[in-house]
Amino acid sequence: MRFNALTFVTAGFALSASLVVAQVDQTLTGTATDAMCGKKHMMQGESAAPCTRECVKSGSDYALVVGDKMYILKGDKAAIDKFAGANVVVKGKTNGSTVTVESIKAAM
Ligand SMILES: [Cu+2]
Repeated sequence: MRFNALTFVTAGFALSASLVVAQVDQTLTGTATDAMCGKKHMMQGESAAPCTRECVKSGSDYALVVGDKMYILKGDKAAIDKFAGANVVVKGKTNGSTVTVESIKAAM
């Protein structure tokens, strides 16, 4: 049992270390959308911007689509909202597929 406990503690340390390392500063360019729709907006007759806002209002998160990848955007929702449906450059801390937004601006 002593061996098992040690293995568990070691695994725990390795896990927390990798979580710290996974938190990286990144600049991402993509399309601001919501987690529910992703690339394709589902609401009939709605363009990307109002659809994103409606989805977020009904409980979805803001998201950023970069190629085939989708990141969940956390942070200042009011700032992200200004760019709903638009191409943006997001600076923030990435942890897996979640980005804590530090700044967001229109992509050139
Ligand atoms: Cu939507």
